[in-house]
Amino acid sequence: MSQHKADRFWSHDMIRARLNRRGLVKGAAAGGAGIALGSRLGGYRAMAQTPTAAVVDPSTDEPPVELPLVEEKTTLRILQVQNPSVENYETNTFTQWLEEQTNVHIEWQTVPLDEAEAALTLRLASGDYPDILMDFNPTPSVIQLYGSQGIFIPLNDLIEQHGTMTRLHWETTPSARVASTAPDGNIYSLPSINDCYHCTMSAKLWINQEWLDTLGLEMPQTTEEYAEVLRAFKDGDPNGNGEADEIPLTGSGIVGGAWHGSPDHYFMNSFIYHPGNDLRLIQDNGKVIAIYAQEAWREGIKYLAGLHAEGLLSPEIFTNDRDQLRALGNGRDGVAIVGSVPAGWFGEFMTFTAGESGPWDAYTAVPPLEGPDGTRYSMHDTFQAPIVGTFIITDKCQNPELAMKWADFLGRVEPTTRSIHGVKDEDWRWAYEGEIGIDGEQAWWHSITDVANIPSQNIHWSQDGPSVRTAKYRLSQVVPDPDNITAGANLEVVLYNLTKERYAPYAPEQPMNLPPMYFTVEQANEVATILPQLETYVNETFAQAVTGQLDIESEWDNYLANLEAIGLSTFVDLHQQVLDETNANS
Ligand SMILES: [Ca+2]
Repeated sequence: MSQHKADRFWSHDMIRARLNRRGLVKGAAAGGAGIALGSRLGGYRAMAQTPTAAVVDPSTDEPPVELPLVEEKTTLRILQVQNPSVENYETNTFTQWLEEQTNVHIEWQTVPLDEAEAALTLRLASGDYPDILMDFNPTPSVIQLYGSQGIFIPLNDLIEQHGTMTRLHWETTPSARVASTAPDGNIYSLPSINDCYHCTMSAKLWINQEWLDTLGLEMPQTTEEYAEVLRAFKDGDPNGNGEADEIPLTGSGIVGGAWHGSPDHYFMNSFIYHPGNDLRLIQDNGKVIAIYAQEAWREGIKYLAGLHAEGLLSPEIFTNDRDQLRALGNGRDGVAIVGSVPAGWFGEFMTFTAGESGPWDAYTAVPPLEGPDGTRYSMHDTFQAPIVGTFIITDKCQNPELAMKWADFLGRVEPTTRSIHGVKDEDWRWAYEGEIGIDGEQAWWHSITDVANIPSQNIHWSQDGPSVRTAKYRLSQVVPDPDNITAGANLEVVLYNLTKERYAPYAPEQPMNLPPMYFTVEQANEVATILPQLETYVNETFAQAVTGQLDIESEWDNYLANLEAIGLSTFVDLHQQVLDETNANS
């Protein structure tokens, strides 16, 4: 592999994976910034609530574990990506608790986050690496490369023998198993799991409910009804200032813009399933499809172009960055000017402040719209939950059984909560019977301080390690004021309810997003050559067609020919090969 190719093979996906992981919850923080009480920084510790009811300890429902994991104190050596939020892994409060529980002593080596990718390449090439690699999250292709060389050992048998919790979690979050299995059937790494329910269906459309009420309009259910609503927004002065200053539909469709701010993510789901990412490949009964090369995509463009031609869709949708969108969403002189906007949550299109009321109180989510031929999907990306490649055992490890047991222990509910939220009964506690969680059911745990969210501390691992937050776990956080549900006070509850009621009914029954792709070096290089050209061409054509600079109807054959010339068939075939092997072996 030439240096040039090696660079492309690695790309910057590892860093991106880390950033995405932090940003996954997009403002809702580790467990819901909106509902953390008190602040460790501010010196305030919430008074422990008098336990008048029984404590609900969810760990009692887990299979038993024999502690310590090993009779004699045993050392495992970890190469760890240094998380800027963790002061010192060795002296960290959670590390010490973990050692007391397991009798496993960790010898830490760390590498800085921004040098992690290069450091790992160098260490693996020189043979100077320890038992375990943690939080490197290499791309699946990199994992497969070192797995096939025997440097990352297969974990299949270890999981079978010692992965009690891992096996359980992979039943409740099957995407974690699929995403961790290479096409050769081997599992070369354990993921961390962070299953944010509303994030998996986050290609949403928001609408100003006050404007609907003012104009006496119902929530639209079809693409046609939605167009009617936009016309009324444009002409009906719903913000009541006597000026035609309303923007019926805007967004942020540029690369790196707002989360799901590009209009294709939401609106194309009325024409063909859209996976909510810019790759725009889906699987349908095992077949890989590039949705932007289907006639349904053309029909979707024609719908959006029609909205633009009527002055309903702002052309700024393709030039707004996130800040520009938020300035629009904040309104002018205290008056709302945006009627509707595709986005993952309120904070993408306005300045959102937890704990307060604000302009977001006017907005609610529109369910997926039924398209002209009855198509009506919610994007549903189950592969967001597993963060692949968090925990890797190398061929240097003398005691892989213990390493596996140790990782499996971290997936239990108490170690996971301590590793992310801090000290039990100081920073968080188990719920009392009768306390309600985000999903409206009996809660499991309550956040006392916001130490999970502060930039530097030495109490927990700040989401490092193979921790497991299933959807149920995340939704079992105590809601402090369940009788007063507003986005400002209870953001996660609002997002949960809107997702469950309005989006979940339209999620496909089988996953239509592609799992992470374990390409060979050769395949990865081909993909890396074709992908940027495809993305650029598809994005440019989409923006030009929606804004009326080209007519997609007359350009369609030419567009398909250009996609083909860039390498579309090869690109789809490469994904099909890997998907076939993955489906056959996972
Ligand atoms: Ca007005």
